[in-house]
Amino acid sequence: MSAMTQPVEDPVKLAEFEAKLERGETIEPKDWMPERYRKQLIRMMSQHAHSEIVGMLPEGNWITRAPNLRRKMVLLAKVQDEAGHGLYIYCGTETLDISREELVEQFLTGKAKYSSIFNYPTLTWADIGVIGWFVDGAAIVNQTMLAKTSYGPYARAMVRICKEENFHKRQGYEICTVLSKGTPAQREMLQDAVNRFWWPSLMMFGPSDTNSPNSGELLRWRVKRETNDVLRQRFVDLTVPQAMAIGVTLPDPTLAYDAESRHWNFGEIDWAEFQQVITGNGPCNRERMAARRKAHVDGTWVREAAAAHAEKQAARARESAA
Ligand code: BYC
Repeated sequence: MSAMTQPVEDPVKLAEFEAKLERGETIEPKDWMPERYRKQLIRMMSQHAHSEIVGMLPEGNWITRAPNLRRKMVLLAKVQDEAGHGLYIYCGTETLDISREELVEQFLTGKAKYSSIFNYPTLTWADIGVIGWFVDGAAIVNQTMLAKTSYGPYARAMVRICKEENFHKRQGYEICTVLSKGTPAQREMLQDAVNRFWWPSLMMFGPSDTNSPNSGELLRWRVKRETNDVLRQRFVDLTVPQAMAIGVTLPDPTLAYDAESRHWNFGEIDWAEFQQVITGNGPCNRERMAARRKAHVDGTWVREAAAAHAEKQAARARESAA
């Protein structure tokens, strides 16, 4: 993105746009906006929507193997919520003058990214608890910030989505709490899931601030209200006491409370692993993309039927208006 040439914008319109942001007003679909603002929002919102859709795969894997009916119902509801979030954000992205077909095409051809976290496998039932606790917990931190983003449709989507994410996090933490009080084998399974998901969860917040090419522009235009590192630190500070409360160990020997800054210091993230995952070489990237491509092909008849129905409705409306 950063390598793209900057389009020349009308300086008067740009100044008005920036003054509006300065006053804390939101930008709405019909308002004038710089081309780069529109492009950045499409990139970020579509990545977010694709992530919600791909995010159904690792958890969906456990619906048939949930340990009891209650757990199955809760997990089904959660996975359905993620589908709803994806569709909701796709609708928001379409207000930026891009069609759903183009968005899906960018995703299926690998042009648009999705969150790195969903390229890790879910090996045990404890993974489902830890995903709810860590991944939805991280999503809440990130999306609470995005609920104050400058683009109105995205901000409103985030308000609604955050409410559901809170339920998702609680169900995950509850699973972990139960396992933490269980048999030695259950406690071991929980600790193993925590060990595998901790560092990838910290990677969700993106590269460190010194290596984040998009942050400067996004912060200036109030798309993002906080930096990647600030949010990552907030997540660590919230999560460490929760881990202590259920007696699990976070896999970072350097984790230490700094009484002066009132933050938990943590170790270095493996950025080489992050790069591998976001460039398509994580443990499950190929499997995830293959599943989405198959779903797209299998869904052809649904899209065709919906289009035929819409066309029929439109023809009826034209007839009755004539
Ligand atoms: N996975 O300049 P940067 C959730 C890419 S999960 C894959 O810092 P930006 C949650 C980035 O796209 C559901 N790719 O980017 C999210 C860029 O590549 P391109 C998904 C990643 O946009 C976060 C390049 O690395 N949620 O809700 O300023 C935390 C340089 O990065 C990742 C959303 O998508 C990644 N993890 O900041 C907790 C939320 N990180 O596009 C929970 C909406 C970075 O230039 N998105 N990249 O080729 C965002 O908040 C921001 O886009 C990000 C990245 C914080 C994810």
